[in-house]
Amino acid sequence: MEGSLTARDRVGIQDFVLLDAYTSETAFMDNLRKRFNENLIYTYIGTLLVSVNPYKELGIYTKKQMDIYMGVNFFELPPHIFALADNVYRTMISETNNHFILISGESGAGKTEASKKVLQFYAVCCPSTRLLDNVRDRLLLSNPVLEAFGNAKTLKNDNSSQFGKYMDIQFDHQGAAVGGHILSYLLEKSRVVHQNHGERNFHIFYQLVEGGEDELLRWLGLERNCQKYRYLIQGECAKVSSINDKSDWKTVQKALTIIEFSEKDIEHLFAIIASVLHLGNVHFEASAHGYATLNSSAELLGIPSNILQEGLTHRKIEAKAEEVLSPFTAEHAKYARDALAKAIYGRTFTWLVNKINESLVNKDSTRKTVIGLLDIYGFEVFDVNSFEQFCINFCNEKLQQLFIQLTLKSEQEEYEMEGIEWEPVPYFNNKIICDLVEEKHRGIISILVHVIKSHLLFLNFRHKLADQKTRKTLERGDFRLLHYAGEVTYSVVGFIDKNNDLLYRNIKEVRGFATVCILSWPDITEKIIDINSKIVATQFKSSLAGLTEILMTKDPWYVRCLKPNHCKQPDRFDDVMVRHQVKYLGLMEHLRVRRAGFAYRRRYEIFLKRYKALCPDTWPHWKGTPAEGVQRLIKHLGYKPDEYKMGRTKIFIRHPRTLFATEDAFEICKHELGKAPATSDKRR
Ligand code: AOV
Ligand code: MG
Repeated sequence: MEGSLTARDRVGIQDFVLLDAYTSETAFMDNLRKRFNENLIYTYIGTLLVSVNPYKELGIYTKKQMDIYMGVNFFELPPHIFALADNVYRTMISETNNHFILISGESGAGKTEASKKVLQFYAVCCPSTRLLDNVRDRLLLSNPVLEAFGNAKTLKNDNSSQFGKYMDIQFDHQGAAVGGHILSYLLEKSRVVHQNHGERNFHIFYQLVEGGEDELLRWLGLERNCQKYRYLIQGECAKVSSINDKSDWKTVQKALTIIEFSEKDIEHLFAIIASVLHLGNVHFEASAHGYATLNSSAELLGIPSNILQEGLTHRKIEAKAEEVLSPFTAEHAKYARDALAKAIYGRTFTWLVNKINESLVNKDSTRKTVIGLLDIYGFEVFDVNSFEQFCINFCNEKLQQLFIQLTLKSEQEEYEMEGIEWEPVPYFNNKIICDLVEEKHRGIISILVHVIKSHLLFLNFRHKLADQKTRKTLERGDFRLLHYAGEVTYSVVGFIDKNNDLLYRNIKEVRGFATVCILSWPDITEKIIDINSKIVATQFKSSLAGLTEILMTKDPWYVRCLKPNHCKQPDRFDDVMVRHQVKYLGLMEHLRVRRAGFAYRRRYEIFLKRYKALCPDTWPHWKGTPAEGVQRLIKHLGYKPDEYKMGRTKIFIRHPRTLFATEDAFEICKHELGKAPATSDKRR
């Protein structure tokens, strides 16, 4: 890798662990800003990767760059997402165990882009055969499909993911990608029927209207004009300069074919998308006979139109042994229409994910190892924080808890294994907050469920939630949680409605009539009658528990994405904004945990191989054991006894400064010798 490190690449410090003033947020920010100004968007905290969205093409994701990073020691090259991807991959191969990469950060920080870079790296760099090319392509192409149906333009991001995503990539013993599996979390469906100003509905609607072939549109009864559809124009920005709906339509079509959706599937899929658009145009008038027909929608869904109309406009009431139909007000009918549209869309998204998963299944039963990619919404704090923020922040709280457990646990295990005395690390254990949210009977979610079941006012329970110390006074209808990343005040107004994701019962019946297979496809969750399973918060809690379980058994790696400014602009680093995120992402906390105990550890052979040129006794060959060689080497380098410990197989270095000095000496020596001894190992 000679020559790949230029002076520019070394601007600032490429690992925060090496920062002298490691507890100073200001020093942290200075380093981050200095590097960002040189287009160095990546910096490590040990093996965690911090990334700042450059909002411009940097030309650092080419095949050539992939080649540079492939199979090279993490420490020897400038920080990069490819270095992390490569390190995870090689660790998986050498230790035959499972890993996950958790990518977090606020909206527009670059999570989805990062996860795509990782996937691309594996697609290009892992060995493959003709047969497996299929899997590789499907893994890659699942992205444009899921983005079309699950992403939308928001004020914060023109391609904002409206769902959380966890993707397993399975590798065989030779390291080839042979299969995969995707889990999606909490699709934000309300966008189907309502968009804020400056925001759009999901991309797929605009792609269909703009890009769909004439014949298809005719069959679906659609006009090529987004302005005609109420569900597409509430944000008043159907056209976005950064998005080409027409060409995206082509990409999605091609992807659907390669993922092996049948013609019938694709037909049904777009019939449903079109039916949602038609449904949005149905309007209701107050007079009993003035309901508009909704034939187009009904036809596309395969529902008899009288059934659909009745379902949207009447409620069934059971009186004595009879069922009586009671008409809705126009307002209620609108609500029912929107509820149906959301339900249909949500169902379709689930079907889509399942379908992609079917195409990624690897039937061969040989042992596989896995790298999981988690692209999850970061901590959110707005002026008014509602149910969505509550769920998202709880998710982050759980992931922080997992970080604490996994990192501290693995540290402890390693010290024990190496026969080194364990020194406890002081840290804030956020378990108490997780419990407050999810505990049975007493947790916030339990209280929510109780409230929904008994139709009580959530507000009445507020005092029960306020057992945390709070400084500022709360408005009526607010409660405040002291998250690990900071205080957030939630407004419970609207909590219940959003939380109570129940469709009117007859709407569900209507759906039951649909002949379109996507909607009648069995759904395991719907078989559970228990009301708990129908409440979004409870569902979210249990899917999070499932996720935690999946992650617990794997080795963690972290990518933390930062957004440099609010205007989606290159070369702008807004200090206040970034500082906020550094806090919410818990970066200083992470750094502290990393720095407590021993900052670096390396296997004796590797350490010796890299630095042996620094000592005449060990250069060019050391005849004794690697441990003895290292002992001789560090004596020569003048390491003080409290600076390091010798484990069974590794040297542990307490302070990064020590290693930094050694690394600097090595750089000088390398120039003198003309060639660096090649090393290849991961750094812990
Ligand atoms: P997100 O996933 O973190 O937001 P994205 O990954 O979609 O954010 O990134 C937002 C936009 O920033 C992208 O569309 C790119 O234009 C730009 N961008 C991000 N990373 C890079 C990079 N490494 N190089 C160049 N441009 C980049 V959200 O899904 O909204 O939470 O819900
Ligand atoms: Mg995203």
